[in-house]
Amino acid sequence: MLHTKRTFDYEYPLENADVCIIGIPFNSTEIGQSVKHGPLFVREAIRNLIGYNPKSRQNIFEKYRFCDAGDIEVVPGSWSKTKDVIISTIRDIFSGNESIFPIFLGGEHLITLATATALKETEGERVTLIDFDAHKDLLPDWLGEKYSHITWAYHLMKTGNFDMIQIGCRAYDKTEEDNSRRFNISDEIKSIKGPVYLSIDLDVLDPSVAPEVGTQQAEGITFAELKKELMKLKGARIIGMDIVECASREVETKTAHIAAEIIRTVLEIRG
Ligand SMILES: [Mn+2]
Repeated sequence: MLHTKRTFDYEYPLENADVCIIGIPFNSTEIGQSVKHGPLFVREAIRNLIGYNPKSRQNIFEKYRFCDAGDIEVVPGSWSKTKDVIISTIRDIFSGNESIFPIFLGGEHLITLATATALKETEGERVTLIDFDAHKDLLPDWLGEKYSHITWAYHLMKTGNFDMIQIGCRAYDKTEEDNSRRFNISDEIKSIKGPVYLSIDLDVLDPSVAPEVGTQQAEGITFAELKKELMKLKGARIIGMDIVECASREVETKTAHIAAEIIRTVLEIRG
């Protein structure tokens, strides 16, 4: 008998799973702290979650069968190659199980440009992307570079395939403010029809709550406030999510722990 432990004691093969964890340790355009090890530490924090939540009376590890697909092999320094690898991996995951709920662990926020694009392709329908973020990430380029963690939302909205809601934004410039209006981006979660993709940049939280992030930003929201916003999505058809910009360097950090609690909250409100 093997007295060993895997990442999840409850690890199922992809075809029998409900939820799939996929790490995307891409960290090429980051200007602050490195977020390369986010998947490692958020995974560890999920592993340390107690499944049962006395408040919701749910145990996410009984409610769902988890699968860990590992980390996508990103290409440091090349977004174009990394984007292709992400999209083709997600296609393969959905061809192995079309009803899987993917949870992507970043990595920098640029990964959302690929994950949301792949999910939209799988879904077919128009997708509402809800972005929790201190920043709007709506610049057309950064220092002449088109693809960056602060331009992804602009390029995603340019496709015309998404509606976007941004919550918690408090640091952006006039160009981004204008682009927000141009793309008709809302700052409020109201009843949503159709599929929803959730993107959570951990810097949406106050640095006192989640200090280990790529770029800290003062005057953020608390976990309770974030949870209140997420609760508004009860009944919505959430098709996938990502948690990005975790810059933890060791186990048991505040930010990775909060990331795991956010995942728990989303899994509890999902039908
Ligand atoms: Mn961001």
